[in-house]
Amino acid sequence: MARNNKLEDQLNAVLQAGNRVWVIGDIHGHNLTLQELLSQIKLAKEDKVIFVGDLIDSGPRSAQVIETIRSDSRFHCILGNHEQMMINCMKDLDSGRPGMTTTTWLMNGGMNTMESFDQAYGEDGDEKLREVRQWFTSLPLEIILDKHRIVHAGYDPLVDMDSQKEGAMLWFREQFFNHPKPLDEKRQIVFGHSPTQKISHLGGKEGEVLFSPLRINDGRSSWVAIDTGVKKESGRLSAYGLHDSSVISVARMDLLKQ
Ligand SMILES: [Mn+2]
Repeated sequence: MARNNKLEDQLNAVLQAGNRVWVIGDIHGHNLTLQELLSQIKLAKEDKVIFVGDLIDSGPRSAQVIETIRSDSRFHCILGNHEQMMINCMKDLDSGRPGMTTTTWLMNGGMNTMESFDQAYGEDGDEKLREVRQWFTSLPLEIILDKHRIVHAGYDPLVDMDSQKEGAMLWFREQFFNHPKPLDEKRQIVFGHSPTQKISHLGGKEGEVLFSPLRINDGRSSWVAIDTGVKKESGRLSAYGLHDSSVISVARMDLLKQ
């Protein structure tokens, strides 16, 4: 799904009413870390959380991350490239034509996701994985609010903002954040996907949320990069508040299996 208008209306209303909306970066199967972050942001009943995708792969607890996120009606999620890799892989397996998509996903952390589902659900793991795949296919690619856009990877500066393609929104890196002009003068773009230590040429530091040096009309940073690299042992998981532009982040707690 490209967008979910009902959800966007709901989130705008939550912000207008003075409640909080947090955006949480790439979790990659680190559920203990997610629990710690959620306990620190102390959600009230009317608050909301948006996850930027890449819930799964790499870390040891992808199944639990998905359970956490689907178990609370205040939580909403957009699609990441790792969810897309899983969707593509399973589509090809089902059609009897396993190929590159299978290797691509499994080599990019999908193996740990499969293991996590097996451990969590035993012989129901496969069926559960299929049900989750179905949920992934229902997720929007972006959320456009009055003052923000939430997207997994970014946008293509050479394409009109209303005609953006899935490939850019799920996979782009430098082409998006190196662009020298704001892409939306009214909205701040909040994205994950590129760990901020890999944006060091624009001031990105390991484990820290990065605000673009470019400004939009109202003086806010043009974009905010919130993937603070929980995949790395020294990485962190971060939440960015759309209501007040504050950041809360926690050190990684999940240990990786060898
Ligand atoms: Mn990603």
